[in-house]
Amino acid sequence: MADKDSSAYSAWFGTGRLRKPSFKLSADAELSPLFAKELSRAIIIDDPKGISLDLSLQPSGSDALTPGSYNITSWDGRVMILGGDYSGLLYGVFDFVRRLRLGVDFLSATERNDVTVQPVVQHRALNHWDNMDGSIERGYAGRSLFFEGGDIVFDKERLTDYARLLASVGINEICLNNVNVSPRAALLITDLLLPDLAKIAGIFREYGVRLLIAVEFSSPLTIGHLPTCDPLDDKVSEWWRRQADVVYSYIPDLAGFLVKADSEFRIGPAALGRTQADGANVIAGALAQHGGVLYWRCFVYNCEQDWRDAKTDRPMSAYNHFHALDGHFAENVILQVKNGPVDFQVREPLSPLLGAMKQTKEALEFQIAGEYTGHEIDVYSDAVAFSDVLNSPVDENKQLADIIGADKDIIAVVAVAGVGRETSWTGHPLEQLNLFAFGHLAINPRVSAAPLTTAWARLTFGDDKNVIETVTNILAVSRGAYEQYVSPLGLGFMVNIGHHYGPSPEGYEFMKWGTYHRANHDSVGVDRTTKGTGYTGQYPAYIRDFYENLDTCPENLLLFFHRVRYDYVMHDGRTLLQRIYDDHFEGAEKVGEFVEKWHSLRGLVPEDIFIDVEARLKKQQQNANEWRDVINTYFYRFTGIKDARGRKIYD
Ligand code: GCW
Repeated sequence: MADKDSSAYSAWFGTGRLRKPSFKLSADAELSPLFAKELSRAIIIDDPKGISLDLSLQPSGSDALTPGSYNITSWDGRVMILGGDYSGLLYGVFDFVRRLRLGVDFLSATERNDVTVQPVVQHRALNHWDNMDGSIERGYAGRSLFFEGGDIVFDKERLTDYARLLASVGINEICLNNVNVSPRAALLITDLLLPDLAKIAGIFREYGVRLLIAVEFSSPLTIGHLPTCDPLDDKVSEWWRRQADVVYSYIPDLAGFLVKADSEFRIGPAALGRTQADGANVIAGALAQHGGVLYWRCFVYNCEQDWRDAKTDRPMSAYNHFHALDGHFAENVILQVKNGPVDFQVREPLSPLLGAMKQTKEALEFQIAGEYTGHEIDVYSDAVAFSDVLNSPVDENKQLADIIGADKDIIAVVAVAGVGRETSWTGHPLEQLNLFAFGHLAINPRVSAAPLTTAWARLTFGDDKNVIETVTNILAVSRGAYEQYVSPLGLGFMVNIGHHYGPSPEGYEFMKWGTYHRANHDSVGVDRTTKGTGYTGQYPAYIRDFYENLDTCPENLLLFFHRVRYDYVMHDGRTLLQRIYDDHFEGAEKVGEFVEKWHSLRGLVPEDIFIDVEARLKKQQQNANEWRDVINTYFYRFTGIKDARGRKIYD
């Protein structure tokens, strides 16, 4: 379905693949963002069929609005949109259009609306893992929008559509290239590729989106031809400074750089006997003179562990590498921390590093791309998953969402994009929700999943009650169902090696990646309490105790934190083993219900979307059945205990 041009994919950011950078307000009213820019801060609308602009109006209220914020007021049949800056105005117009479509009657003479929206964080970024050969690491939605055959692709219309889509949900930074920087992509910060990259930056600029570039830590050595990339070497810092000057001469508003170092065979400061702070600060120093920031990833762990070594515990790694360095990072370094301590699993506790560094800025990193969450075949709502993360406790009285904000511990929210060249952008048409929800949650981490899901469904499919109920129901249940057949009770990493789709209960069990569940004949799970690996000791005392205590530890994380016998009795009286069986049966059954429900929408949703989703759901059913049978048989073979309800488990 790559590159199919179909207006049937009508979406929340406009009507399908609009070719003009315009906001469609009604059939005969269009407003170009360039025009909006001229107005810069206020738009007045007083005719449902068109827009009349009152240039004499001096919006006094706009001075109080911060960048990216906006206000929509309507009175006496007129609407005024004010932006704190150009981006704010842009977001305001998108929000206005959204509200119109959701049925707000702005033009009634009696109903007064006054809405002010201020993004909670200033940095709302997407990280694409796109390679310059056009492939995408962990991408399931076609090839790269930006690269092909080693070069930058400049498809102006498609890129404009994309920039517009991102602005419509408030995303304001984007990194186009993979954090695993190839030798070719390392040249993105040189005169060779910067002219083309600057053209792309220009397109995104119109929509308030600034570029980031993923850079390779060893670049002073590999492209600078210096004898070293040691961050404490003067020639190395001088090289980064000069290179940053070159980059900013092409892209003066570049948001900054992004670095993955000392991780999964990529060189970093540790390889040279230097600290993560030494490594980050040398690059950050070069960016500081241009107002840029450095995102430095904390996904640092030993990927060559010995499975016999039960003391080394991979989830402890990020904290161990970074926590003691609090206070040593330059002002413009943002430490980018994955939401969980392992790797974007279906369910993990919060990374203990989040909020743990009081003198260091942090970014929260999510993954929209469905690496462990169904590869855009199995439907999976990140709206639900991300809200769960944001509502997780960080202390007795605080949840993660409470420590996100401009003057708080976490000043940026980032997601691995999961977008490619397919017409639906996201692969699975229903998973456009995930990008939509990410943007909205970055603006306000307190929004809950249900209204976001309903809003997205209505903006995409219209107002047919049956369609909306069915779509929102499938999406609302999707994450829980997937969790049940793939990874119940915090039992992660039973996936096939390498691509991470489908079951392989011991795929990673004897590997060097450090992701073990250690199932045997009587128990499963890892004791991560202070009596076990000591992982829980990385949390504040309240959280440590919460997870250590079997009465308070959420059962969906039981096997992440505890090693438990199969006859352990769960809160509802079932044994652990029976619960594992039940979850796998129920998860697969729910997928069967999705198939039926979706089938009832034939003729009510655009036919190409119908066919596309139906085909994916059928594959999902096979996958869910496979998970159910493989995992249930795996545990049955260990225990010899049958399902209490007599359902089929293979020998
Ligand atoms: O989960 C792992 C992925 C890698 C990815 C890495 C990371 C970009 O399997 O493909 O590399 O995470 O986050 O750096």
